[in-house]
Amino acid sequence: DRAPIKRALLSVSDKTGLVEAAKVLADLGVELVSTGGTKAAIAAAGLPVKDVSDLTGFPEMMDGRVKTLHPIVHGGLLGVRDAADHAKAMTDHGIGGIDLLYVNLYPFEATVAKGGDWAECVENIDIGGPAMIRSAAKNHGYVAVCTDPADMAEVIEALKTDGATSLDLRKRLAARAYARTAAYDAAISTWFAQQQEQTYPQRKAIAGTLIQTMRYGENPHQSAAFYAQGPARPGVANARQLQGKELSYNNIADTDAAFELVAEFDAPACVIVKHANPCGVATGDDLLSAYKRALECDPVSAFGGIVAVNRKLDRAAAEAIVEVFTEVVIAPDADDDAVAVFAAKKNLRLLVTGALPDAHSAGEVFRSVAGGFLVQSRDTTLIKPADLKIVTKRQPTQDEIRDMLFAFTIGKHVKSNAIVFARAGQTLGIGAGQMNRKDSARIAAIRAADFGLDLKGSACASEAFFPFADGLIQAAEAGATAVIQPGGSIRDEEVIAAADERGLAMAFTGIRVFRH
Ligand code: 93A
Repeated sequence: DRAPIKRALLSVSDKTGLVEAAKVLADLGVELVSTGGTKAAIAAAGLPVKDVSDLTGFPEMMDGRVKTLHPIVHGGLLGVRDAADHAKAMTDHGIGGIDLLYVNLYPFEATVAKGGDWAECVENIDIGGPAMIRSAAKNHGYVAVCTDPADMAEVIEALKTDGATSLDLRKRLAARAYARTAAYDAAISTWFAQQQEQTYPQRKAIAGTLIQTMRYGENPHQSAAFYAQGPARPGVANARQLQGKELSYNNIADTDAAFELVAEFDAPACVIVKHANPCGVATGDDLLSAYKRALECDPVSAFGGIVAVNRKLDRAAAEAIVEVFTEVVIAPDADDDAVAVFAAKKNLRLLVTGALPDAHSAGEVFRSVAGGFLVQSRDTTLIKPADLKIVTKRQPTQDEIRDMLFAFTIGKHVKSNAIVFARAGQTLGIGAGQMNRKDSARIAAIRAADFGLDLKGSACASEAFFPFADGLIQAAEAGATAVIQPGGSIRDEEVIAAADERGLAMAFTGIRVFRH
């Protein structure tokens, strides 16, 4: 299982630490072979190093596009040393074994990140590097493959202590190497799709970047980790935590739900989330009034909740928020006074994102199922007054239209079946996650009553159509005078008739906004 290293091929774009590593290898009697720039760097340090061209008998050509793509290189990486026919092929064709490969790739990801143009990005797609990495990793029985300086440090350590690498180490290196080429190809395919403004969930290679491992998952007996995926977007995955304990799995999920919803509003707004559902949402003249109005909707559920706002946090809002036990506060920014107020609550986690996400820009969302996951495009629905089809005899007032749109926007972020009562930019009752719509309506009304909120003259949103008139009748009896829903049930006529009988104004959006 031990594999000594007689010859190493080094070909690296990022030359950090290269000379130091090459020197140790040379001192250990390893013969060094390199591509143009890498060779120049090693030779400049006065170390003996051969050019790959000397081995292959071919010069680097086509702007370096073809430099290591040659049987002398790949035979040296792939040849099974113990197989007689492989050994014979190596001798017959003058192929010398390569026992260590150190490659880091053309900086494709960095070129994209710095806004490189099409030609520059394409030229930074490394072909020969990944090919060598894959060859070496496949032949891990004999070859050690390194894709970053930490890998090299491990190999050097093994050489110093044992004069060889172990099979165990080579297998670990191979696993890392394939993870690297997979991530590299994923970055390339994502970029190509984005350039053409195409996203094909059906075709996409999905890879994430580890942000954080967590002490536990949804429950203490589950392990968990947090990954960033896709283009950076203001939100929980790219937020800066200014204070507080590490975010937990549930914190992250709930914070995301809160921030994505609050980003829907133009006016100063506040969302309080509990168990992935909003329990209070309001706009206001400023964040303080938005927070107070959101809290009014359900001060009981808000305990231990997540608070999201869509403006820079100020002292007044911060002082009101810290009066209620709150797990996480997320905002685009926070001024010094607000930060000072939160500092007194050590356990409260404060996150700033720098900006608000665009609630209506394309993207993808995932969810896991046993043995796989589902990918779909984000729900970017934006309903404007002109999109509403008024189906009742009575036309809604301007205020009712405003309230209907506010309630429906929130309905999009509430687990189905969702019923939201709202008036004047404030939720008054939210019914979430019930298996029938009537129960959601009933729960929303009960909540409003519990907290002394009058539903008279409110708007009621249903995120999917009312299949029967009963849910609508319930909403009307609770006090709603305007109802917004997608429409499209085979019993629409019945539902419209029930609305007309009660003098309601009802609008159809034509769009369903389920969230399961
Ligand atoms: O253009 S390539 O895809 N064609 C190749 O044959 C090839 N071989 C190595 N790029 C290739 N490489 C890459 O060159 C390596 O992955 C490494 O990133 C870089 C090192 O080039 P230099 O030694 O000239 O700086």
